[in-house]
Amino acid sequence: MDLIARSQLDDPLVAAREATAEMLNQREPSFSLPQPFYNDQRVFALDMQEIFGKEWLFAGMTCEIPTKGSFITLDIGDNPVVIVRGAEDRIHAFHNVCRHRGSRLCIKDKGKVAKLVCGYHQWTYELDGRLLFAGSDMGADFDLASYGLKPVNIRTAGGFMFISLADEPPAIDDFLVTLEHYLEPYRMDNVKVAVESSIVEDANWKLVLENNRECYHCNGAHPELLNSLQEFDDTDDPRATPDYKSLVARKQSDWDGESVPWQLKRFGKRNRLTRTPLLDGTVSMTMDGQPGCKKLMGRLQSPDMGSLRILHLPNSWNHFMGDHAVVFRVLPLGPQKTVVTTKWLVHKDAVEGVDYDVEQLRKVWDATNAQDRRLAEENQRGINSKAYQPGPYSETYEFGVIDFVDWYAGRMLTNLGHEAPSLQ
Ligand code: 3BY
Ligand code: FES
Ligand code: FE
Repeated sequence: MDLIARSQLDDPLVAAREATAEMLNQREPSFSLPQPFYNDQRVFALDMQEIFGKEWLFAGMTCEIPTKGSFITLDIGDNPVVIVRGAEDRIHAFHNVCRHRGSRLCIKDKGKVAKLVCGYHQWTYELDGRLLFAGSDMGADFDLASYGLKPVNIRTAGGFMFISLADEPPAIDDFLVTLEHYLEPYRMDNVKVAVESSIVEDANWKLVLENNRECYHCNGAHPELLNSLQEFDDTDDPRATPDYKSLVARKQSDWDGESVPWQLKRFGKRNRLTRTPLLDGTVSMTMDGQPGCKKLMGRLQSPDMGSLRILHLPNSWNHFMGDHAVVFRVLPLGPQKTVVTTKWLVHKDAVEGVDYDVEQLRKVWDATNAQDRRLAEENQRGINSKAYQPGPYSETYEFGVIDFVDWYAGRMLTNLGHEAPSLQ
């Protein structure tokens, strides 16, 4: 909303901003958040303005828009966005909003076009966002140059595309340089999406993230995933056993032999990269722990790469194995509604039915996603009760959740214009 319109209407969230900052300043550290953070419409509106409207968000993979004119669309709350590959392989992101009367421009989830044409009155934009054609009746002094699409910040690295709706997005270069380096062995120009799924969960987006940030629930919930996944989240997990540590050391020397990075790297609490071994004897997150795709990714010579785990707050976690990768994107739809999109990536020359079977490839994470969805939904239902009060996170099992909530609280306070404790 522009400034004049906003001041005429008054910001309906003024009181909510103050109350939210107050709740964050008063919250008990290492405890779950007060109830409104999980179910209140106003706090949700602030999440969309201050977190999803300002931070860098994982949007998709560059392989999803492989050639000139290919595009994907996504919605960040009320803000439709289109990402398109233009001339000279340049990737552009725009608000997916026509400059004539504001219609959504690209309607499909993905596709390929020569120009971006609005379906309402056919205003036509170049792939770089310039308005090329606006019918014949706009008047002689109509200035096409004043009506280009509004750009959205976009950065790419290691095949990942990140967008930010902020006027001045936070710094992200140091993470992107490392991401590029860690993904080099995977040759991300040579991958494709084998299959994808989107599931809508009746839970606040923070419950989806909190659930992902710990494996405290894994033993009780994820039999398929535990065929291959170790319960330790990091190589420096406080619970790591001597056996696990010696497996880690053995695998790290194998990975060194392949010149594949594995070191744990953190960029504040927003990003973490680390390569961790899978259960000894398994190489992939499949039902039997064996490769789901016969053709390995990139330049890799061995399927035994463990999992390169890449965390990007607020909305993505990822597993890159030797034979395939699984990338996850979380987008809030409402205070208690969230869409989780999962994409399984393989070498682009891998042939379906020959090198991989889609049903086998997706089985473990389909099962895991369905289990996590139930956990998040039940968590939401309990939190909605008048009996809910914030509960303590375990420092040893739930340090990842503590980090996520600290990051969220810190960014929210900063973006609301408050002094934030140095937790981000
Ligand atoms: O593997 C993951 O992505 C997360 C971390 C632990 C539990 N969860 C399934
Ligand atoms: Fe797009 Fe009219 S709203 S051409
Ligand atoms: Fe889980």
